[in-house]
Amino acid sequence: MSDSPELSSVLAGDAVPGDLAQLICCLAEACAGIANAVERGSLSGTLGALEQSNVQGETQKQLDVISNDMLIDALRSSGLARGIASEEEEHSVAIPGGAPYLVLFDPLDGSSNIDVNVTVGTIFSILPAPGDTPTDSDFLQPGDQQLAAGYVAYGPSTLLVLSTGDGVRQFTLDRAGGVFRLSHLAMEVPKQTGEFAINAARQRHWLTPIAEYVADCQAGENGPRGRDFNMRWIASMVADVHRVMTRGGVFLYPDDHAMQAEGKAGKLRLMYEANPMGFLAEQAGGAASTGRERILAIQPDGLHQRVPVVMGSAEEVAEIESRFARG
Ligand code: P6P
Repeated sequence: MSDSPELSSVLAGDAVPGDLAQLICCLAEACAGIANAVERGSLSGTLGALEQSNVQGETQKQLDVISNDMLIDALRSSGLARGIASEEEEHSVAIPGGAPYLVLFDPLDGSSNIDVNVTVGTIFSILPAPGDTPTDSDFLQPGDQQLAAGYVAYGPSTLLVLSTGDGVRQFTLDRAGGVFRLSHLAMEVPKQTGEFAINAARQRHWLTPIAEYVADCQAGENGPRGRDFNMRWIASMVADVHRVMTRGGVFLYPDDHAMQAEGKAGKLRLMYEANPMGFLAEQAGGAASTGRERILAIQPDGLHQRVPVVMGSAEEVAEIESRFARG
């Protein structure tokens, strides 16, 4: 409703430390600006790709760079963070004198979907800043150290899904007032599901545990799972994970033989995709794993480190982990 409490008052009610609450509100305000930029799309001539790639070797969309700059500028001018790391920046950026927080983000995840008008999003993670002038190594903290994490989904509604360590709340952008208002007090991922999300185009590369898991789901009620399953793949992590957060399911981007041959541990990045999404999944009663280990327990060894991702309904994640354990 249009009189639902605003983000700032909910954070105050949750006794979130003042500067952390202000930092979250600063990020939310920047994302409201990104929502406008994404929504205006072709009207502002910002669709399409640039003639350049990011540190990941991925072609950058204009809105990737615009979103990245909006977040960095907002955080720099706020003084509410001491360091920033972004998918779009090779190294972290120190902000001497800022509040003792490190902010990591994927400014516009799924941006390859923008030109076809599919939901994309911003993913962010907040860690404690250990020193005065953080360097890349200060960011390499396990996901369990996160003080807060969230995403903003730029879809039919612009939604902020956030946890500060005491459950998951959803807020909806009230465009009239330019504020996020509480729209779901406590999101919970159902323990069981009948829906899995994976890029089936990679089936020929799948490792045996994944191949057998998917085949068993596809076998339906007459198969070993004893029930029918549905499959979804939007190819925008924020959109796919938001569906899982809302109605359950399991999201998979596992490693496979082709990735292993290239020396890649997975496609998705640990620090600003898997960790924040894994934090939210666990805070909502779900689970987040590589298939072999809990994502939030991983000791990172690189800012842009990639990991396999299996996250969502706890029983389904456990089912997949049991298959990896059997080998
Ligand atoms: P594929 C977007 O590029 C992204 O990083 C995630 O948002 C998404 O889940 C995944 O890659 C999609 O990958 O191989 O299906 O294009």
